Amino acid sequence: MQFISHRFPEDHDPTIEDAYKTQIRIDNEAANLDILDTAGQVEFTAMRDQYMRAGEGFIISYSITDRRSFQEARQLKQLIYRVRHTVDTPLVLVGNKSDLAQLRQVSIEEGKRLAEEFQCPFFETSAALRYYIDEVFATLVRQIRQREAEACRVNKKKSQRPHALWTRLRLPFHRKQHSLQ
Ligand SMILES: Nc1nc2c(ncn2[C@@H]2O[C@H](COP(=O)(O)OP(=O)(O)OP(=O)(O)O)[C@@H](O)[C@H]2O)c(=O)[nH]1
Ligand SMILES: [Mg+2]
Repeated sequence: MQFISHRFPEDHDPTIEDAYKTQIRIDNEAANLDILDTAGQVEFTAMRDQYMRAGEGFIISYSITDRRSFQEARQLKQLIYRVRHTVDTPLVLVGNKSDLAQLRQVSIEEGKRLAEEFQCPFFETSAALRYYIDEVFATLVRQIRQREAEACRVNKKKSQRPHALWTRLRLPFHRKQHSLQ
C-alpha cells in the first residue's frame, strides 16, 4: 500500500489475497506492474502453488522483529524452487520494520547472508516510514528485465544453431561438388 498509494494502515488485517495494478517508469522505460499481495497466514495459502508458478518475480519479506518470519523466508524460497524447478527466478529479499530497531531479532548481517545464499538483492525497509519501498520494486523490475534479456539471448542462439549446424553438415558436400566441377 505504501508503494501504490502512500498509505500505511496501522492495524493488522490478515491478507487473503489482494491485487494491485500500477504503471511506473524505471530506468526511463515504462513498466506495467501486476502486484499480488499474498497471504502470510497458513490458513489462506491455498493458491500458493499457482501464484508461485505464474509470478514473474517475487519479493520475500520478513519482519526484523520476528525471527520466525525470517525462518519462513527460507521455506518460501524453497517452495518457489520446488514449484518452478529453477534457481533462476527474479527475487528480492526484504527485512521490514527497520523503524523498530529496539525490537530487532534478526540482524542486518543475517539478512545479507540469506540474500547471498539466495543470490538476490537485499533491503531493510520500513513500510511505516516508507524507507526503501520504491527501491525494492525497482530492483525487482530490473531483475525481471535482466532475466528476460538473458532468455532472449539464449533463444536467439538456439534459433541460430540449427542453421549453423546445417551449414556445417553441408560444407563437405559443397567441397565435393566444387571438386567435381
Ligand atoms: N512499525 C512498523 N510496523 C509495521 C511495518 N510494516 C507493517 N507493520 C505493522 O505490522 C502489522 C502487520 O502488517 P501487515 O502488512 O498486515 O502484515 P502482513 O505480512 O501483510 O500480514 P498477512 O497479511 O497476515 O500476511 C500491522 O499492524 C502493520 O501496521 C513497519 O515497517 N513498521
Ligand atoms: Mg498482508
